[in-house]
Amino acid sequence: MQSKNDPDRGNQNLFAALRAGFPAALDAVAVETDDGLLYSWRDLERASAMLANLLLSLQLPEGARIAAQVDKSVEAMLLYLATLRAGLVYLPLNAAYQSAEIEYFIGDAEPAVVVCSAKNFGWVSKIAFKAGTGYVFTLNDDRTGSLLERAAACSDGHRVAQRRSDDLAAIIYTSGTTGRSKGAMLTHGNLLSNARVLKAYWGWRSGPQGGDVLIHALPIFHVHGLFVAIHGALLSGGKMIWFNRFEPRRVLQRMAQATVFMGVPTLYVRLLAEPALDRQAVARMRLFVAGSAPLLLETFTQWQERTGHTILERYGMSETVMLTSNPYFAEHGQRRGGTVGFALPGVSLRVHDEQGRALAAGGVGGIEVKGPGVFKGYWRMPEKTAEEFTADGYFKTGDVGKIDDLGYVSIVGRSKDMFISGGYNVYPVEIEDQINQLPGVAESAVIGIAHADFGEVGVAVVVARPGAALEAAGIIASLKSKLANYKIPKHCVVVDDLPRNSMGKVQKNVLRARYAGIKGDG
Ligand code: MLC
Ligand code: AMP
Repeated sequence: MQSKNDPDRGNQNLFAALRAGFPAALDAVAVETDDGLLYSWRDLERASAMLANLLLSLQLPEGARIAAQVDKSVEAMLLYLATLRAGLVYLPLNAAYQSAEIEYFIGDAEPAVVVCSAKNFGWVSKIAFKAGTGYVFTLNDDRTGSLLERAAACSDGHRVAQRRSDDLAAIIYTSGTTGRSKGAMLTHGNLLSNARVLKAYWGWRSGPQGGDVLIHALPIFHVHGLFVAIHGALLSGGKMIWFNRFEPRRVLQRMAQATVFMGVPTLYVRLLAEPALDRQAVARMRLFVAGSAPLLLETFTQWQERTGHTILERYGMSETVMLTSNPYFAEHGQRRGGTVGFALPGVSLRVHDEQGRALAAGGVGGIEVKGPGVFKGYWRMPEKTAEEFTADGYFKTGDVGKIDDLGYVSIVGRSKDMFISGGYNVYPVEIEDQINQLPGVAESAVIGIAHADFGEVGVAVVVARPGAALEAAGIIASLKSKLANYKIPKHCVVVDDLPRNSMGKVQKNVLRARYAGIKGDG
């Protein structure tokens, strides 16, 4: 709660609201890393102030973007918080992106500052300076790098920049089925409203005794780890047990000290493979949240049987933050496997057919949404933004689903050619474009097939030019330097031709059926 004398009173900067959630006891532990480092709430306050002062000392223009392509660390989270409090715009980039991908994002977003790992400084700084970036700093996951060296000389007092809820806080890039990746522009208001709704809906608990303790084991360059998890903990003054990498055995051991866990389905599958997972191991936990990809009913049921806990599945996207959730409180209803729950308070969610007609309960169609979390538009793409909204202001998610009589939403497919591997979206067109540029390739089709660990993985089906000899392993190897690791197909097959329908369109459903059980390289 902001008091009358609070300097942040009336300030709609997301950081001001997060900080208002910090407990009064600022010396209490806010973040404990799995390898034993402790950060107090005061440390978060002071370190984010120092980093904000460093950014301000650069005298950047209003709305300047701060891009970060770094390995996960608490300091990377502090850079995010510093960017918010300085009133600048945060642009997180997956640490697995390769140079062509980074070149595109930096060229498109034109960040004033780029922060990268020291090991990547050579190539990242070359791309950034060429694109007009003024400053490139380094930040490593062991608290070294020029960013922290420079911030160490800055004051630890900083007044949070005044922002309106409609001002930009972050840009999250999402790929698409055609052409270029798009930067989804999220405002302070988008992020704060969603964080507040989730705090209430999931019953986040505050206080030195009985306050929540979150195990944070997700990457922090996407919505799930960066916003849903971090905002939830900070807003309720809850401690985080921090993992730079997901390690199932260690995560499970830490559940003895935690109350909340969030993961993509792959994390649950890997935890289920741990023999030590039982009711006793999770006795202190109160909430398991899953999202970013479909949670198989099998995983949902096995988790219930092994732990006695019912996973709460929710649904969202970069453009909208969280949209639906299964209930936490019993009075709101039951958590139903195979569904993503109800539209969250404030979210209006409907299912329409291809002609734009509303469907009755149970009807399957495109999911469209409206609400305070829905983004401001795609960065510098007004036409693309307009295309994705209906005339009455609903955002077209590209997901296909249905709503039952009680209001439970189920996702049954996607209208976009996309699959989700280990919680990351993969757009086949991006991979096909790369394969098609390889010597000797006539054409290709990439499909997603079911996979026990990652949910779905890619299969590349490639046709050689007449007389050219192609090898599957060589194709995969060439892609590795061009695309982030999760986009690399796990299988590649060279075929004589692709199945097509009477219109000449490649029949990906035929390919999916053909390669459903593929093992090895062909
Ligand atoms: C790694 N690999 C993947 C992969 N991650 N392949 C496919 N899909 C993935 N997601 C590759 C590696 O490059 C390696 O290839 C091989 O698989 C084995 O790697 P690993 O050691 O098992 O991978 P690991 O480092 O453990 O990573 C797996 C993971 C990670 C599941 C922990 O992918 C992850 O953290 N996923 C979470 C994604 C996430 O946060 N999504 C939220 C998006 S927000 P090789 O060839 O080198 O051996 C969003 C909105 C919403 O969607 O609603 O939340
Ligand atoms: P992203 O663009 O990375 O934010 O991913 C958003 C997409 O992830 C959505 O459009 C959905 O297709 C998918 N998604 C998120 N949560 C779920 C879920 N619980 N079940 C199925 N798909 C999901």
